[in-house]
Amino acid sequence: MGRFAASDIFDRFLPEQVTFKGDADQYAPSNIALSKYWGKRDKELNLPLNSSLSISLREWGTRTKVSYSRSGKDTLSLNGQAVDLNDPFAVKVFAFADHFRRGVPLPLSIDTTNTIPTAAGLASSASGFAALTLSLNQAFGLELSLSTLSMMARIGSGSASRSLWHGFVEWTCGEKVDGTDSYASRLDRDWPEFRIAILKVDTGPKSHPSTQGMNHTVATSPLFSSWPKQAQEDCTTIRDAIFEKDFEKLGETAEANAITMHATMMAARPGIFYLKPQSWSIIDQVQDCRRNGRSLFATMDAGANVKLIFLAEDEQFVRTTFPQAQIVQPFLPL
Ligand code: 2P0
Repeated sequence: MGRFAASDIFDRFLPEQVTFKGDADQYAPSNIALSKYWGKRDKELNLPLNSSLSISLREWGTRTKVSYSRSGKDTLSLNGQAVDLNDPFAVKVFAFADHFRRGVPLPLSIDTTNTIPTAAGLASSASGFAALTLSLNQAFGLELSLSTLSMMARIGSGSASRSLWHGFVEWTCGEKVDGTDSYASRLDRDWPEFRIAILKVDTGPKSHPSTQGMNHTVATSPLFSSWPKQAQEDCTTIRDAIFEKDFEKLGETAEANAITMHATMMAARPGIFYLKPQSWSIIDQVQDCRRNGRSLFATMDAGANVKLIFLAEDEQFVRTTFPQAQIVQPFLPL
């Protein structure tokens, strides 16, 4: 626990009193890290030990509406279904909204819809907290900068700090204990040929929620000591590769970064295994494709699914080789 509380960020950037200015409706895309965030230097503020760099998933994300609740009571819906206020999801959402309400009794109706296909099996906390942050900013007429909003979204969930933009986004870890230099920004570089394929691996519920999985890794994995430095280097290499349009360098580094993250958590005591035999078999297949001259790379997060990155010239090959692939074109205009 750091010396600063999550509420300090909001005290610093928000007025003492807020008023409801009007109904808000905002969208934020989900994102996949090419160089990962796995380990916090401050658990309450979600301050990472290293910077991370992601690609947003364009039309896959979350749309969140915030309106004044006519019933006088908070209400929440998820994908059109009412959520009980005692549900842990509702508790998290309203605890976050409370930071913006500043103690003013403003009953809110929050309606959130995920546009991520269920078949993709992706988590939605990144796009969810990003869309909620954008909508609260609009509803209360705050006009905060995207950097400040990224810092606030980070309090909801670390990876949400990267979900305020489309395209490539870098979350700079920062050094300050109050977290005011830890926020994301968009890299000013488009890559229209860039493609992402999501390969869903069927599993039951996740073995460990990611917050718990990362804290357990930091606390017990003897391999963790080498992670922050390596991840920071990978982040720089990937940023350079984007600006140089060097896809091999980007792909090799992203795949190695994901495998290193998983090796670190597998060495935790007891070990954490998000990847399943089917995930490993896909990774093997991807490496085989590379031996046959295809520029195709894999990345994996806190779950069994595998994401492929490649360029447009290999899209047909990917569709044929992995018929279950769901493909996103992150730079196609919306
Ligand atoms: C990432 N992940 O960089 C990494 C890679 C999963 C694997 O960020 O505790 O939900 O809310 O800050 O952001 C997932 O962790 O965790 C994540 P909290 P979060 O995308």
